Amino acid sequence: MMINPTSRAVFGLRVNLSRCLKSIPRLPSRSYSQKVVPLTKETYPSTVRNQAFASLSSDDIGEFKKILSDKNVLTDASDLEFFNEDWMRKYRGESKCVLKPQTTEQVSQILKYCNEKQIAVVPQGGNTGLVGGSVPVFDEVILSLANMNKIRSFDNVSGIFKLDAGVILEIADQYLAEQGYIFPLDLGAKGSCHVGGNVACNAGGLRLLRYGSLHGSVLGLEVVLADGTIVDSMHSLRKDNTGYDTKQLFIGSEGTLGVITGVSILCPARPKFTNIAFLGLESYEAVQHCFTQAKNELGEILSAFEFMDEDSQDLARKFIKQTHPLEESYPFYVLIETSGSNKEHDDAKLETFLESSMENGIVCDGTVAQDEAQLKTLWYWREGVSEASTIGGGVYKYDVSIPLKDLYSLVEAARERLEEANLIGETDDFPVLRVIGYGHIGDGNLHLNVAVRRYTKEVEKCLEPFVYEWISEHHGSISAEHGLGFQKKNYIGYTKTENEIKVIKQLKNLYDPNGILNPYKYV
Ligand code: FAD
Ligand code: 2HG
Ligand code: ZN
Repeated sequence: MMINPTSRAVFGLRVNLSRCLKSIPRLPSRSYSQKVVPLTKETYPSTVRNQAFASLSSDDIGEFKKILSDKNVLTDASDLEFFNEDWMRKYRGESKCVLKPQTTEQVSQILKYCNEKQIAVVPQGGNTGLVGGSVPVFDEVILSLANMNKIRSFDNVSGIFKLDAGVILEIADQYLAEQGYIFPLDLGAKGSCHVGGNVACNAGGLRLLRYGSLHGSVLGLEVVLADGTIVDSMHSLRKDNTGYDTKQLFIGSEGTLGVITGVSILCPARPKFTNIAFLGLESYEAVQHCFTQAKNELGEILSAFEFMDEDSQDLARKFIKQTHPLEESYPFYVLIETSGSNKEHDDAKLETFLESSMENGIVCDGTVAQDEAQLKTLWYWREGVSEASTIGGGVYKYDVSIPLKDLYSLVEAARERLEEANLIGETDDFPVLRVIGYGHIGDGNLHLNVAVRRYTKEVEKCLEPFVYEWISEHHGSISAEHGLGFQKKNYIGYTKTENEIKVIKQLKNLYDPNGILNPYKYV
């Protein structure tokens, strides 16, 4: 089938993209008008406060005010609400104090003091983490990096970018866009999350397929250890083989080994032309074939390959409240992004790919964005799923890696199990609203989301450890990109061996012997 350039948006012959054109915001939001989130210590009573940690006194607050200005020491209950509660409204701590340093030296003084006094500390970025890692479990002090938000330098020959950890990802990327560069990470929470938070979680995001993991692109870090020592490795070097590459330990350490205050990262040139195709497919098999074909035929211009099931799009329809890009529904959808430097070449490649994938029956229908607004809109039908999953009031999220052939079977297995337990249904009598699957096929990363009307122990017990056991049996990882946080602390053994866990614990004891950094989490 020939696709003529004027009808590129309608290659399934039925769809008109103007149906989904209205501009849609990209920032995840939270509503505080909803019911109160129960305290984590009440929901998970088996986690007990470590009495070795001091309770905060007015003297401590006074000391913090000597290090920071008064306005950067928050103690009013209403100011603390946002910082105590996680994005999913699943976990809530009862910290009495948020500290907002502006310099690395201030972070160092705070940690030195807390370490001496045995005051537990939770480092916090944009608080968009999805495993309960960014909020306190009990009364830990919250160390927010929000005021450390300066761009330090950018070299527009090498693409090496140095910035404070508290710079918001979207702001970092906007700065780079003006220089013709791109941040090598993009994700739905970009309007709120911090680059330091991204590094602390080793976030993967939507273009890992193209730009690789932060373990490859981060060149150096500035980190403050638990005792206040500042470790500066903010290199401008792509190659440095002197000694152990210690910065790697902090990438993905989720605030348990040190506080990241600065990031040096290698940024690629910003692609000049981007295309998005949003496709409907009949089966998960077809999704896999489509991926193979996209790699073969789009090659170096393929920059994202994302998938979504119909139930995820159904929740997105209810949440976005606009017309779906495709007129008919399909069991699966794929979003393909290409990015390159030669429009004609990229367009031609994409068209050839779309023609052949429709001719050989892999793709049933689809639409291609015609301008920037349409690009954003199509992306939102994928990025918005995370937020759409909270539509019922809560969501159990499982972010997992599984070999591709088995990846979607987990969604089916979880759905079946909840059905058998009679926990899923259309009315309020059932806690579970929908079981959805979507994610980064290009990275073998599934997001299994169980959207619920309320958080209940019955649902949680039905899913855990079932999901983790299933993943372990299928040789996957219980955390692909969101980390372990509080949610998965007790389940790390489903992916890591005993000896690996032992080494992790040894490193934790070495870097943070008093255990003050982000306790009750990770391992
Ligand atoms: P926070 O949530 O504040 O913290 C996360 C963890 O890092 C906590 O353990 C915290 O203690 C620690 N931490 C934060 N800052 C520092 C620091 N400076 N030093 C030391 N430790 C620190 N993740 C993905 O991988 N891919 C995605 O595509 C993706 N999409 C998302 C979409 C939405 C809508 C949402 C809400 C979340 C998404 N996430 C995704 C999850 C999350 O990992 C990212 O949003 C982000 O990386 C977290 O950054 P943050 O600044 O909000 O960190
Ligand atoms: C995404 O890929 C994020 O959209 C969030 O990693 C996934 O909310 C989720 O489960
Ligand atoms: Zn993801």
